[in-house]
Amino acid sequence: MILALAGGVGGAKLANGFAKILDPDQLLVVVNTGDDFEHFGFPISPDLDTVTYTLAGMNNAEAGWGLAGESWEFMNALERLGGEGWFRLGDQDLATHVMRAKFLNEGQNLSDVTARIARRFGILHPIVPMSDQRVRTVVETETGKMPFQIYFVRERCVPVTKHIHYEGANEAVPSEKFAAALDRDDLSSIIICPSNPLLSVAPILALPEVRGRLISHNAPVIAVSPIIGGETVKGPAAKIFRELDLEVSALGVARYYGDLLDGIVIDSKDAALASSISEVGPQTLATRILMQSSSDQIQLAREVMEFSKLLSRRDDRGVGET
Ligand code: FO1
Repeated sequence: MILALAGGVGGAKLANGFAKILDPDQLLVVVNTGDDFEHFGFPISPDLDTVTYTLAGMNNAEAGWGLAGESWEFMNALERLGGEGWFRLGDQDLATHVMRAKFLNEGQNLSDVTARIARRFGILHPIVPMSDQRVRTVVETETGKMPFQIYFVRERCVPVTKHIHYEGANEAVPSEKFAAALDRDDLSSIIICPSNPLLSVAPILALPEVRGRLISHNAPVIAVSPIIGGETVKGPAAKIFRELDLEVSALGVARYYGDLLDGIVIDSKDAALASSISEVGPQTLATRILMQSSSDQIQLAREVMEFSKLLSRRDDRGVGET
């Protein structure tokens, strides 16, 4: 069984690649909820929705969020009434937020709500939030502290980042399915998908004991770099790495994750970094990691699984001992 930790767009794509080649009982996708927020009274869970819509094959691939073929009558009517329009809620997407609000108000937890919605989208592979408790990514910038969506969408990631907080993480616990997966000794690998390390993966690692349990787990922990050739594929990871004095490269990603990783998958164009990366610790697989099609997603998922088997064999033989 594979445990995949995913955030936004890149995470959803690789999770989709795994979903295409694994049975539902061989995969668990754990999703970041640090981006969640309340908007017009609706509980918005962007990364859960991006993963759900992507596995349902209904995602808007151009935007990287929301549903394909959306209409915007609700937003037009909202703005006519003077409502804020910076966070776009499509007419079909709105139904997801309405039903999530309804289910949560009935007292269901976010894991159960997510499962109900995913099932309605015909998804058989389990998608779970990292936690059922509230964790909020807050970006501290030179112009003040702001909630994630204000920074990411309204301010378009322009403010200079000074520090990122994951409010509530210390008081939260991993969701039941996430915790159960960490207790399994038949995990073949734990994959950190190519999501923003600081915005999409860090909230998951900030949950108590998660980092320690990943490190001590017998399954290899492998990250796929979200940075290729010094730039992010999508989103502000490169800018934030620069602002936080982290090297903007796959080596910087390896250093950021540190002793958590047994392996890292980098793009072929970054292959020269492999020796420097091995000094940080992880083994390196250099291959094509840009996913521009469904077949790219499947190909990368397969290669990551092969890489994981190689690392497990090395561990068994003790060759990988440093
Ligand atoms: N991102 C934007 O850049 N602009 C938007 O108007 C926007 C609306 C939106 C609505 C629902 C949803 O689930 C996601 C939405 N996102 C939007 C993306 C969202 O901010 C990001 O997906 C994550 O928070 C980061 O991965």
